Amino acid sequence: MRRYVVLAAVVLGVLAIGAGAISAMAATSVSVTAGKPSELRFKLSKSTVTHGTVTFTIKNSGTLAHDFKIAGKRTKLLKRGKSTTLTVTLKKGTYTYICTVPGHSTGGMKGKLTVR
Ligand SMILES: [Cu+2]
Repeated sequence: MRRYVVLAAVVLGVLAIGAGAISAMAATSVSVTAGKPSELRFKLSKSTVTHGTVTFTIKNSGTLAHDFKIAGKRTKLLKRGKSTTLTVTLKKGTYTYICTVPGHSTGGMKGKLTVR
């Protein structure tokens, strides 16, 4: 009986290591809210991510149209209430993200994402 308990513990340990490896390989997801809490602001679910593939899900919760640009890639213009995704491959460093609608980034619609 004791032997089975030890065996079960070993099996569970192997499964846990496997699950950890899979989650480490999975792409990073970041939720981006545009236009809220104020119109010319972004709110990101994470300010630091691991280098590699990062998928941003952008939702425009503001009134005006907004987009999201990071690392030279940009979403289409999102009308209020619309969402889209943007997948980029990021190396270690600091990236500035902006809304490219004229006047928005200078009005505060920008921020920095740390990639490590
Ligand atoms: Cu904007």
